[in-house]
Amino acid sequence: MRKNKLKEIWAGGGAAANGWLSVPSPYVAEVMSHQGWDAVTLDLQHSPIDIAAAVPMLQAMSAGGVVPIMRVPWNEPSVMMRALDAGAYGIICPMVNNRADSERFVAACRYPPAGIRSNGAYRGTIYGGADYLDHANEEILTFAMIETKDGVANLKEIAETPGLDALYIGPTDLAFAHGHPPKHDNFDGPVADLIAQIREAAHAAGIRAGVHATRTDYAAKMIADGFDLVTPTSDMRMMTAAAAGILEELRAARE
Ligand code: 3PY
Ligand code: MG
Repeated sequence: MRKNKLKEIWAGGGAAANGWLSVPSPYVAEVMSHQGWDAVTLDLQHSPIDIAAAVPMLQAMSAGGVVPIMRVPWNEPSVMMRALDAGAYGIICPMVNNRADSERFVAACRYPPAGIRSNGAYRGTIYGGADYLDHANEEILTFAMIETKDGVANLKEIAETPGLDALYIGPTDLAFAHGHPPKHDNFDGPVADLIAQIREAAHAAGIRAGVHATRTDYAAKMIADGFDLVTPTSDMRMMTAAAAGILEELRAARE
């Protein structure tokens, strides 16, 4: 089975850069996945990408070397199994609140006897290789999102879930849930403290920690602080930020 490069990066002591896609376009996925990211995530929670749109995006991405990850809309086994069958090498599951949630999530991503994943990885086998079934449980990564009050309260139990590979932080929901404005890139303050606490809980349990960001300087700081994976931007954010910047320059040049 094709190796999961994120596991290799982590085994070598490195941190991974993850790209993020919201535009349901194979062309955008192809372009993005040729830019040198270690992984690229398709967001099926907060974007118009559905499973039918995701498959041609995964096909476009497989020409490059990135690890294909999918954030699923919810902790729903049937959705996660379809994402894996389509060839995702990692699943990010939103709003994991307690040990039961994380066990349900991990079980959906693992073949028996470790879990309850159903057999039928048609594209997964094309992408991963003929021996996919023998190695999928080791190669496929599970990221539980910590972004609620309950998730923080149950951090240790979640992080210690057998078969869970990483915690992934959704900073805006995390802030929201704790009574703060839903903001990314929390350099300091109470949300920054929660983010550090989540990273430490992941590492104490022997698993990895990832965080969502929108600024390169913040993402770099998160790597320096010990995060194993950062998402520094997304297709939408690059497009909106670049367009706004160019229009501002144009306006300024015309004055
Ligand atoms: C959050 O900030 O809550 C996220 O889920 C990031 O996409
Ligand atoms: Mg979120």
